[in-house]
Amino acid sequence: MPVATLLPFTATPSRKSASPTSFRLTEKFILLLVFSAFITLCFGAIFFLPDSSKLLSGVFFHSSAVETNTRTGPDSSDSGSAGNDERVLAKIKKDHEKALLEAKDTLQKRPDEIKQDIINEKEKVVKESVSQGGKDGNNLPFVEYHRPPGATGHEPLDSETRERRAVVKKMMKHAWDSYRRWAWGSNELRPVSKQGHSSNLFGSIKGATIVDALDTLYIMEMFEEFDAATDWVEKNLDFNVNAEVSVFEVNIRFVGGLLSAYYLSGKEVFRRKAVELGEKLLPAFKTPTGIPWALLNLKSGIGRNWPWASGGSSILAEYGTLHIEFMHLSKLSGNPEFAQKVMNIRKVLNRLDKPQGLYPNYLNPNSGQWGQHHVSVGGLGDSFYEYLLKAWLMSDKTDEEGKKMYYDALQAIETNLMRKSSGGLTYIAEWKGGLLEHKMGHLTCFAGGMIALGADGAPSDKTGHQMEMAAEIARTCHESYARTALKLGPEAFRFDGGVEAIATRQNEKYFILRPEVIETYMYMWRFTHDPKYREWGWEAVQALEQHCKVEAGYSGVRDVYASTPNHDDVQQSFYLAETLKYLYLLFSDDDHLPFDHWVFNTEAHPLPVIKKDKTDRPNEVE
Ligand code: DMJ
Repeated sequence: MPVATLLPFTATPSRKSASPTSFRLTEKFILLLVFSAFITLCFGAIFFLPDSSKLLSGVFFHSSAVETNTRTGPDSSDSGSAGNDERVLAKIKKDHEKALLEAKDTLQKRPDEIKQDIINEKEKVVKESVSQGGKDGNNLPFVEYHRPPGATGHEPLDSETRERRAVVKKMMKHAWDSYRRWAWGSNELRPVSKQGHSSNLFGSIKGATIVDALDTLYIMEMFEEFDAATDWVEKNLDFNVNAEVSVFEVNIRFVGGLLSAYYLSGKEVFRRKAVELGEKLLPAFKTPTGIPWALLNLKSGIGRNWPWASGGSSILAEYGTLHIEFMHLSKLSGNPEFAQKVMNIRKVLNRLDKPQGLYPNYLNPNSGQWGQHHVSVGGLGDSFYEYLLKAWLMSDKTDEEGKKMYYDALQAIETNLMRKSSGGLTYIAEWKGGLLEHKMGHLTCFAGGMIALGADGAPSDKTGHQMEMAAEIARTCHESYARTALKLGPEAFRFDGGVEAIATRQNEKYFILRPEVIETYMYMWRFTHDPKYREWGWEAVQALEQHCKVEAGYSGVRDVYASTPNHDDVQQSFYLAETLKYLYLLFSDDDHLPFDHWVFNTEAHPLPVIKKDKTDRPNEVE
């Protein structure tokens, strides 16, 4: 601003009307001199008077020194700055001494006392958060995360097992890298034509392989890959689709995969996504009985059943394979609705008469009556039985209803469906209106592992017997592999027309990288440590490497009896979720995902046991 514009205020009244330019030059000079002397005086006063720096900071800056002074008490203003300084120093000294005393006190404590203090402190924080209505950005309640033991393992001691385990990890790397290169974001990979593949089971939800593989990547300690998958989930996994999905498939692969990734890694994004998807599945239960529809449009919430399923029925293995994921959804979301929905399924089933104690595969969700009386421990029935047992185990053996339903059902299966061939192979047949079809599916082979897992909880006189049954089924399923040209198992094999454990129909000869036989080897190994199970698993590894591995991943084959493989060009997401995970665990020590802390969902996604005494908080201090 030019000095001239300031001068009129110093002019005399008689000069009121005169313009500033009417000052003479000497007047201007004198005025300027006086003005600059005044300014110099003011600055001098500010900088040279005692304690002027405090005055400055008090005026221009909101300094901490000022704050400290104003907090020293009501009389601080009239006691002078020297007094304030003394008080501040005294306070600092006092705080310091207090901290020293506390540290000394802590050092004298035993480790368990320190641990308890930390737990108390954490609980206080949790309580405060809850009492403040602690919600995160997505309206989820605050949940304290505790990683259950055995999320990752360690190298097996014996060198052969170590090498075999390393081979399985390499297989996972090849499957994953190929998917990442050729089909990133698609549901599955076509490893021969090197492109993405999508089945309509997931509607237009994308990334099935990514979500299905997350936990396998984690347990194999492939963390760079796990992080890339997590990043994709964060940025791209979207359930806001106007498309019809299979409630069962989406639950076991996506909800199960997300839950498992959450429990292994503690990353909130997985909890958030799992609950979001769970909520989208809830409209499927809007039927007169509460038995959910098989198919659901995620946008409109309109459900229906497969058109081929007996008179509009829902399917046992589908509505019966939601329980363990939904119990965890309630736990993680604080919303009891998930648990209520699946407990209601139990209620409906318990009201119904069961032919010979068996559960037919079809149930009408409108009438609450059975459809056709077909019973199977393979496709359409399988994982219903698995989830009865696992619901009990996952509840830390408190779910007595699940337990009873499982052991009663197993008894009915043994009596009505289990048979021994003339060649001495035990198999589980299918039941159609009272008549047996002597066929066993690859899917049914999971039952060896299930029966072994449940044997311990059976009445004591039955434990040994059930372990024998499990071992027999494992042997039969191994035979179904051993009797083929490629040493891989067919989709279904028969015990009639003079054959045993062999597929006789062309449309039953394919192998689509399914896990069930290897799953059973893994359980049998854990419970018996009989080396033959690891050997059988290794045979499968070699066959997979020889016949299913292609340049860009792994492919199923169309005929396991043909001397050379004819690839079907699909790398199923369950190959990464289940087949490779079970193989890896088969060659790992038992403390990697130990059974007393983890239960595998039907897609091999490990979910923690909900401990009744809250000892599912083992890593508080670590
Ligand atoms: C998987 O998606 C699950 O194991 C399911 O329970 C049945 N089959 C496939 C793999 O074969």
